[in-house]
Amino acid sequence: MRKIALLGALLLLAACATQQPPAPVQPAGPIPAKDRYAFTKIDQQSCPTEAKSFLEWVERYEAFAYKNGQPKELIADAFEQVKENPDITVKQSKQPEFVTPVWTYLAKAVSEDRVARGQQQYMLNRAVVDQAARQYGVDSGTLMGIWGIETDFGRNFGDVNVFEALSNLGYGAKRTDFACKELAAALTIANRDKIPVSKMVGSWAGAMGHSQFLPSNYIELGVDADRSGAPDLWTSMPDVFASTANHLTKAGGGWIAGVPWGMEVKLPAGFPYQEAELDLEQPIAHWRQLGVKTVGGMSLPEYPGGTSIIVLTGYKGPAFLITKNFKAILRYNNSTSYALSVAYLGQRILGGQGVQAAWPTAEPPLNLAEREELQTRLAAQGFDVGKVDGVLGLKTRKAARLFQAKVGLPQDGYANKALLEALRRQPSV
Ligand SMILES: [Ca+2]
Repeated sequence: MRKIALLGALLLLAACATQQPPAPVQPAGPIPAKDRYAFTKIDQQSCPTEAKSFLEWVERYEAFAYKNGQPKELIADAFEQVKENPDITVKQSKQPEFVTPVWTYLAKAVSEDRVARGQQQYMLNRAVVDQAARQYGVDSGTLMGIWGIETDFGRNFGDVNVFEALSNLGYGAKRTDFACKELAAALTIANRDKIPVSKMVGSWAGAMGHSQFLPSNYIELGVDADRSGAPDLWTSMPDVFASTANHLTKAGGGWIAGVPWGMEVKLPAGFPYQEAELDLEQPIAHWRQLGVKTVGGMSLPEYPGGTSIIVLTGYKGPAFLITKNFKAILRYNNSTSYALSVAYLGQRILGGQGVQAAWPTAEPPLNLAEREELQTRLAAQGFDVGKVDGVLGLKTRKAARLFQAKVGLPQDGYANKALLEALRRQPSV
């Protein structure tokens, strides 16, 4: 079956390559699945995993792409200018010494200046934004929030050619599978959508255009809303907002129409902080029963589906009630600081308020050595933190909670200096 599908796809690509303009105009809407993955889902055993030099990696990739039916001229065009860029490798592989505190991230991402410009941009693009929001059942605020955080409303797409970014991620950062898949998708876009290779610029991570889509997202979720024949996420605002809305509704668990991302809430004294976790979902009734209120002290609104409470800086910081729609934002970029910034930027642009409770700014986050020490000490106490890597993920938070329970601290799983001090005081097991 797969061979037949592949053959059909190769014929299609060959047809595209030899056909003289005018190119066939594709109907608007999603590309049929059999064509979308013609090149991106094939067996990638021949994709280079090792090479002695950057140039060798690129040459091997070119041969691989050619073998898999991409036109020779297109391949030459795409890779002609790519250069080794050690910056990309460093950015990709380095575990940061200091983690930006969520309050610093948020202050920068949702600055007064950006809110004001967002409101201006919303006025200018309102018809297009609202149209995409209506059509997909998402909210205009989130579309504006993503646009603002991703590229500062189109002011900053990044200036790295996508073929250069991905070749470097494949060779230098050794993210072979990712790079092979995304390069294939990038070539498919250039070939299928007739996007000039030189136009395909974006971030060092390979994300492109106003909405910073990876090439595979572009193929899977890009929408040709203006019916020009192909999605264009660099210059067509209808395509940009429809594609963003499509991403929110289609990727992962989807989007619940008419429901906000969530809201800031007030937790009662004695709240069981072990229940404040992204992956723990409860109906609203459960939180009401525990005494959770809106930040203004009112009863919680009726949100459908599972909801979660999150505290990003422990029991001393603000608390948020989140819906599935917050998780849809997380699928765009899996960072709670990012998702919260998108949510608040959108909310502020539409005239809503910012975060009300104070962040515990007097307690800076742990540095890399401290994060690793914390993980090592938790592991020594018999709690499973997974790999000691300085990343304070779900496993580390769960281990921290078990330790907090043992020593009688609120079980918020927040790894700060106080927790590290408490661990240092423990006799070794
Ligand atoms: Ca278009």
